[in-house]
Amino acid sequence: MTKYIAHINPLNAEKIGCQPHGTAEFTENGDQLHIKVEMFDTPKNIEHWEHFHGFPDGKVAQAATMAQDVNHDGFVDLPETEPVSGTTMVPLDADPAKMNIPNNTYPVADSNGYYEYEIDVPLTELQENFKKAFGSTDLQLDKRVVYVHGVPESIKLPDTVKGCVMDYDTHTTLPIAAGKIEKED
Ligand SMILES: [Cu+2]
Repeated sequence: MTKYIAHINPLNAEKIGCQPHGTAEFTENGDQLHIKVEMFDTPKNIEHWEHFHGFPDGKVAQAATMAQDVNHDGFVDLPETEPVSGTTMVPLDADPAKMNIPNNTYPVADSNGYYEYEIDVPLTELQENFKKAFGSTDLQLDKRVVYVHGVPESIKLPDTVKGCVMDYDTHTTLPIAAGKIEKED
C-alpha cells in the first residue's frame, strides 16, 4: 500500500471572499486507487471541478501562488498556473479513470462550503488512459498538484481571466485552492 497526501491551500482568496482549504489523500492498493478529498470554506452550493495537474515529462509541479499572476489582474487563472503546475491531467469526478475533463460529475459544496469526495478508481484502466494522453503509465503522484476550481457567477471576473478547457466559463475553471501531493512514509 502506498499513500500520498496533499494539503490544499487557498488561491485567489482575496478576490473570492473565502479561504478554500482541505486535504486530498491517494492510496494505491493493488489494482485500486482510493481517492478522498475533503474541502472547507469553498464557494457554497456550486460544483467544484478538481483534478491533479502536472508535467508529462516528470518535472516536479508546484502549487501556484499569487506570484503567478503575471498579467497583474489580481487573479491567478488557469493558464497562469501552467508554468509551475503543468497541465490538467486526471479529473477527481465520478469516473476518474475515463479522464474526461469537461463534465458535470464533480463534487458540489453544501451551504457551508464543505464537501467530501471519495472514490475507488481501477488503477489499470486509469494507467491505460494516462498513457494514451501522456505517454506513460506512471502517474508519478508525488510530482503532481491537486487543484480545486469554481466560483459563482456573481463574482465578476475581468476579461483578462482566461480558462483553458474548451469553451467552459472561466467561473468554472478559475482555481480556488491547490496543494502539492507528497508521498507519506
Ligand atoms: Cu484542475
